[in-house]
Amino acid sequence: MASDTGFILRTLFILLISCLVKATWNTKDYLKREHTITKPYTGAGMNIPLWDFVGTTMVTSNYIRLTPDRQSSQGAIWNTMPCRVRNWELHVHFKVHGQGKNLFGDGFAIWYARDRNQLGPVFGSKDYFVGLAVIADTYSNHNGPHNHQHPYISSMVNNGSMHYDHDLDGTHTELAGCTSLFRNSDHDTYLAIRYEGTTLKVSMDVDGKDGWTECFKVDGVRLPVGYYFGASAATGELADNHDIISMKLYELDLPESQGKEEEYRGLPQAEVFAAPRDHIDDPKGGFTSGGSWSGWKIFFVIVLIIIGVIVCGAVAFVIFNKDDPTKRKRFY
Ligand SMILES: [Ca+2]
Repeated sequence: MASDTGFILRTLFILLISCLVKATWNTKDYLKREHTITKPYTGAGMNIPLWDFVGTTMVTSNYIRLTPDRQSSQGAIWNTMPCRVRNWELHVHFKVHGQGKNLFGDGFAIWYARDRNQLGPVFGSKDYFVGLAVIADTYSNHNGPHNHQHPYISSMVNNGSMHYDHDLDGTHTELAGCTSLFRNSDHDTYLAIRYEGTTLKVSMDVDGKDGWTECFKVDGVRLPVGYYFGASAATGELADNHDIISMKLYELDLPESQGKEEEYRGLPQAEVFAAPRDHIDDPKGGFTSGGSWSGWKIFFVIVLIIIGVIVCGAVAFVIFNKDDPTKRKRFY
């Protein structure tokens, strides 16, 4: 009798748990171990199979520290296996913490990019990247229009031609973003990136409520397969510990009709950019396209000023010479 009650209670408990899990995400979504890094980080010595560590990255038994709470650090981890999954969701368990009360930085980025293991100025990774970056920026460099409350989560899709501008906190190149108070949190903090069809969705779980809050969702994002997942972080004048506890990649279980379109093979593309992008002078139809435009603009303005000065000088010279004889007449 007692064992029967125990059996019923156990069954009810299992049913309850499975319902709860189902409510969180589709259990058929398949964890791709080759693109996942989770505790225990086993491997021979400092090596973890299928993952590379660059820069200041340190592995402990409980976390992977991309940067310590020290100035001028850059660190990253990169998956060595290109991702062939077409529709996916990446869950990142992270922790950003440090001594700084008001001054801390700079932040970290999660990557799905063509090139890996290259340290650089975009939160510890290379600029003019090719791929997708989801950036968790903890320091506000920009106080002009369109600034955001920090920490700020945003995303950038780049075909290799765009520069990430720290002075503007990437405002002019972001697809979308949201404020998320994840730093020095007492709770576990998570970030989810979902890429389904051409829709990119980023969600956060930072307040210990055990559920995702949508940060943003954008359509018209095209990313090819075969790129690499990674995470990088950087400190500059300001510092923080940037820790990754786990990264788990799930292949989405979609109905037969979905996700079977022809594989995209071009460079990364995004159709929609955040509103502030419309407010800047767009290089479209300018002297030249790309990041060097402002340099060219300055050059042409200087040339125009020089021509203007020469013309004014010539006109003044002619007038002066014309006036001269009349003046002389008057004096004599
Ligand atoms: Ca910043």
